[in-house]
Amino acid sequence: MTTVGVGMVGHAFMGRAHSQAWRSVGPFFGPPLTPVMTALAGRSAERAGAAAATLGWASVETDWKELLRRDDVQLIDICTPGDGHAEIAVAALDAGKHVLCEKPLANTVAEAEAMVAAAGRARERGVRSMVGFNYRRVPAVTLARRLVADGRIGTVRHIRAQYLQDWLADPEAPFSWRMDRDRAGSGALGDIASHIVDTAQFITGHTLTGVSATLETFVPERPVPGGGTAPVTVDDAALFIGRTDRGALASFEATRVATGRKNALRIEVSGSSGALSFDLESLNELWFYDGDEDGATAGFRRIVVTEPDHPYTGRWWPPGHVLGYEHTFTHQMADLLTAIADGTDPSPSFADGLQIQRVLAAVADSAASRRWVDIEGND
Ligand code: SOE
Repeated sequence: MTTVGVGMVGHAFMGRAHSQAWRSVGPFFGPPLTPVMTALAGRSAERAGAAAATLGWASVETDWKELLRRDDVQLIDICTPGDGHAEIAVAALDAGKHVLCEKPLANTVAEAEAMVAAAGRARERGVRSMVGFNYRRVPAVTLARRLVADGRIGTVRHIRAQYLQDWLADPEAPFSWRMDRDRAGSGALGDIASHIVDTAQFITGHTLTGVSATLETFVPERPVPGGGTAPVTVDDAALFIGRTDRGALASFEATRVATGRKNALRIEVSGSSGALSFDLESLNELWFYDGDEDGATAGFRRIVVTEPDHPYTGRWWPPGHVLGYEHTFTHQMADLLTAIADGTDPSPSFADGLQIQRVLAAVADSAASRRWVDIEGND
């Protein structure tokens, strides 16, 4: 089989981002399996039909379970709010479909554990699963990991990570599922702190072992489109420090109310002989400090990560012809399709997603109890 039929569930922001990636991965990466955008599932036939036509899907289902019954669908792409992830992923894996699931993996540790169990059962049948932490696939982030692994900054001592957005700074910004604990699990914590935890662990190869945290909801009620207000049941901001299994100290700040910051995922890693710094708002750049250079001229220098031997970039444009947010999803699909074709486990796995879920739970626990919380269950 050289094609894989994809059935995508959900068609909002993430559905649009994934559709773009499914369309572009074949032409640019020529993966060993060619994706076929077979069906899109959405509850409203009218809205799903319009989305399918715009985004390039061949057919529509109004019940995601129908996707699992179709022989022309071999991979389920879950782009729903968090409260749908576990049910859809477990059913899809048990039905023998490969699964790509948006982050965070689930709304609770228990859900994530059930998903890992289903992934284990499926793996025995050659069925693969992956969680969509797309920022691992920013070329500069992948390059940062490579430099750390090659020892270019020495022993990692500090990880400084921020994810700053401001779309909820305005108290009149409307209520949505992202502000509802039942649907989203948590607020800035699950939505964007999950990204910086994954990115930090990915770059350094370290695993968080414990955290001390505080959470805040600055705007407790928001207007509902159509009238009235609704209580905000999640955090607007999450702030925490942590320690890693290999002796580093880490700090994390994730907020949706950082006025003026739009999508600033920033990571700085200080090692014993060098440092790296990255900001998603300038995602083609990686800043590198080489402590072994002559002191008179040493300093952070800017690497424009668009050379053919940089990760992923050779598949796109000549050097200096910069990439963007959407390319990270294309890279994700390329890696997933290659893993499925090779019969290997794609990364990040559901187990990786569960580990991050445990970090999120420890953060929530620490904020509630005002104590340091160790992260249980690290392998
Ligand atoms: C909203 O905060 C959001 O779209 C997240 O859900 C995404 O994961 C992140 O990439 C951008 O911001």
